Amino acid sequence: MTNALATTEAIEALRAHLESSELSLDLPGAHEARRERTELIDQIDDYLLPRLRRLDAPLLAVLGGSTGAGKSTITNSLVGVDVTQAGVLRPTTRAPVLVCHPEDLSWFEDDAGVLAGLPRSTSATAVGSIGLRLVTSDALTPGLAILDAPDIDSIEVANHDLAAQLLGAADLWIFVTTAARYADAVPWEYLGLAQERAAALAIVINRIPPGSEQEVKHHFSAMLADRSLGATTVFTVSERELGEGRIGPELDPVRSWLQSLAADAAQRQELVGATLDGALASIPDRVDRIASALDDQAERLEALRDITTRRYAQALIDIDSELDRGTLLRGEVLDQWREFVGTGAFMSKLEAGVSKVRDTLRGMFSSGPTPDQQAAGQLESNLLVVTRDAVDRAALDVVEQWEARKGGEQALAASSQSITALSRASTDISGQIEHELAAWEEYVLDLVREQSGDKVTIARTLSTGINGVGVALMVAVFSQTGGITGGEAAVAGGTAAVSQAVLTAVFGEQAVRDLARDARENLIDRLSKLLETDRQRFDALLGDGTALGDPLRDVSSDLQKAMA
Ligand SMILES: Nc1nc2c(ncn2[C@@H]2O[C@H](COP(=O)(O)OP(=O)(O)OP(=O)(O)O)[C@@H](O)[C@H]2O)c(=O)[nH]1
Ligand SMILES: [Mg+2]
Repeated sequence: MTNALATTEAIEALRAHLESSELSLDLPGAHEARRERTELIDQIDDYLLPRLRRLDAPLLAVLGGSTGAGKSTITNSLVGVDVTQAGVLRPTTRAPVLVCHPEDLSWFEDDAGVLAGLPRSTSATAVGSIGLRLVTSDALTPGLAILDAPDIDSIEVANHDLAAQLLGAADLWIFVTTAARYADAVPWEYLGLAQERAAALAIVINRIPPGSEQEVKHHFSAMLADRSLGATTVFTVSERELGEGRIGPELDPVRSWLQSLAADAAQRQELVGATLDGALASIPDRVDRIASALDDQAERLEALRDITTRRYAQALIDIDSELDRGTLLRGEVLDQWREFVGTGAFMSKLEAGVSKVRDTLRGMFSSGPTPDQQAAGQLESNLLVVTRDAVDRAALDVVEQWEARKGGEQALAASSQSITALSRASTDISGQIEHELAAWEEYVLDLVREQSGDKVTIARTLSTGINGVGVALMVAVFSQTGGITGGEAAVAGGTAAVSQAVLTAVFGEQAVRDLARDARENLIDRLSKLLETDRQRFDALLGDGTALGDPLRDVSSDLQKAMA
């Protein structure tokens, strides 16, 4: 440990990164990665940072293992007093009990000390279910504390999580198992963790039927050797009648080993350093597993985002081609417009020359309602329906496609909106469309005003003024006749031709083309923004997507550099 300060800073940076690296989607492996992340954050808080700050602090030995293996019984037996409850009901220990010499108490009470995140109590009985109870005893040698942890394998999941957290804070793991249980899978998982972290480890095989000690030890040691744990210190404890709930001389080897460890500062220091180095060295692999899970999440989120982007882009294309088909000029709009300018009759007059057109239009608009505005209104409401339908269909498709993909359903469930609400355009979409269309109409009229310039007189003479020309321009924008058939085509064609004629008479051919294109682009632009707003409802469910694996790997390699 050459540079404790740089290492501490690098660990703090890693911790901050881990904290913000959420694994929200339930993808394969996400559960394990979440657990790995929690364990690493806990170990940083509970153990690494406090240990790096105080390398000379007392050594903490944590008794971990299966329920009923005798962890609490061993703890009480080592102390010679009942400091923790042992019992026949499984699991017995829910709240951990830490026993230390009175001289060492201040270190374990310290807010910046080991396991500082757990609430403390020094009362005789546990307060609540999760706090750490501190007990002092003169039976222990100063410099070494023992902690009786909950089990790793009962039905109580909270116990396992706490046990894993406590083992993460240990300078020394004392793994307690029994002759009957040592071949179980769960204990070996934990031994695998101890191995990955190169934590100092000792094993107690408790409750061995007298006479079988050698056989059990032999078999168990072979299993350890198979897993490259052959060098582990193993104690065997024969099962005898308990005296006042405590194990007798059978526990002496464990007791004296711990006492000599506590008494030998150099050996203690070496053990503390080895576990610390092991924990630090285990970080890159652990981070890498979390980073891979983050990559999976990012990839999945990207795929979901892609579905949304593509589907809403399609919605805009759908609206655009609806404009191309001239569908918007169907029905009422045509009637209004026909009423406004007439068709056949108007056309023949148009052919007779501009002056005749003027006369006709002047005649038409000298009195009565303003059908140009009705036509514009109708156009807008048609456009509203087309747009809303396109957004409705896009939203429904996105929901259906997300539901069919891993993580998608979960992302949907995270929304404050119901699936029904998500499956259609946002409730205020009509208002938004109306607002945009009104703004667009303004824009078109401004275009006409701007273009008219010195031709403004002609415009005025031609019709009731700018408005009429504006509607003519709007009609021109929607008047591709591609998809319209039969009689409607003729009408629409005629209608469009009339629009075209009015505009051409005012502005000339090239300007009309430019104006129509400009107006159309502006409309599509507005609709595109509107779709984007609606799409945001889905994008927001995917988070900002910035928590990727590589930045996490980077801080982990910074840590390696700091340690080097
Ligand atoms: N006879 C005998 N009984 C033991 C011995 N060790 C444990 N027991 C009994 O086994 C039962 C379980 O022991 P505990 O010490 O509560 O086991 P634990 O590992 O703390 O269990 P959890 O707290 O549930 O994880 C108790 O009834 C003990 O009395 C032993 O060496 N000899
Ligand atoms: Mg117990």
